[in-house]
Amino acid sequence: MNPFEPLKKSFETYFEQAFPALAPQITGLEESVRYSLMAGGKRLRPILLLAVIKAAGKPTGPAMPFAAAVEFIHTYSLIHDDLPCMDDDDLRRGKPTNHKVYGEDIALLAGDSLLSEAFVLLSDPKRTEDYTPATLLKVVHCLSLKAGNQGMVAGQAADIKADQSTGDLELLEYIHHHKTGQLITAALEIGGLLAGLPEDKLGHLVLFGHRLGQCFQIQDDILDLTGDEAQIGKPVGSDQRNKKLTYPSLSGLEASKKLAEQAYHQAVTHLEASGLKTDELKPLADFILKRDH
Ligand code: GRG
Repeated sequence: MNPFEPLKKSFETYFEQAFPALAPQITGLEESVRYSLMAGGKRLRPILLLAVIKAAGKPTGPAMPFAAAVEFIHTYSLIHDDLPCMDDDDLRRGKPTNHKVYGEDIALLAGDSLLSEAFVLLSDPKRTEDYTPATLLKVVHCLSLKAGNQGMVAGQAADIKADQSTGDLELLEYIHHHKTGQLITAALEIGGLLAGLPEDKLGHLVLFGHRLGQCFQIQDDILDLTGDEAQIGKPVGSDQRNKKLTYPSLSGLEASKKLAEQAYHQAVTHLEASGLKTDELKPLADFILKRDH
């Protein structure tokens, strides 16, 4: 069993009740949101957040709403990414994508609903009473920047306009640092803020996040070429078909594997420099490098 499995289990228990019951007029929206929330994600970002808290010797219970908020934002991004106006995918995690089941209109709103609800969780006085207003403000600032125009939204916008024939490594790194790396980094940084870590440790955590995000994304590109469809839950080769700018399309498969390992080693160096306990965080980095889904 992975050392981080107990954290995942306790998160799942909290997460089942994190999204509120909606008004009877919009039960269709609630069903659509719950469909994607419970579709079998790996929960990497919430586990990373909770693992930082644990590594700092703090209780993980009060941090659950924050871990859930990050997973809400991740889930919204996947629902929107699958829409016909973006990647136009029919399958996600081995199941029909949200818009295939509930229609494009409701899928769009399910994403919007999750983005808003994430900030409801972060600002709910009943769920956040263990933390000071100053800490909560830093957390909200971090998540809104890294989910938005200095993070995921920026990366997605650059990705949509990127062209395999003219794109270069600099553009690819911009896309992935923003689209994938920033939400992973936000999860770690929020964990650090809630645990009250000093600036120098937070700095190393952020750099750990950047490298981990890079490793995660290179591995994602590799899996799209060499993965097993049943494991990854969607057809392989879609990046190639859509002429996406990826690490293998720019550097080849073998060089991409080396780059993933390099990013992993840099990540671990920053983790060790942070001085945090590595019992769960190091196996999480190992999992990201070696994952098959
Ligand atoms: C729509 C603003 C907006 C952004 C979308 C996340 C994203 C940005 C696009 C998804 C496309 C993609 C496959 C990106 C690669 C990295 C990534 C986020 C993979 C999925 O994350 P996992 O593997 O997913 O953690 P699970 O299913 O385990 O939750």
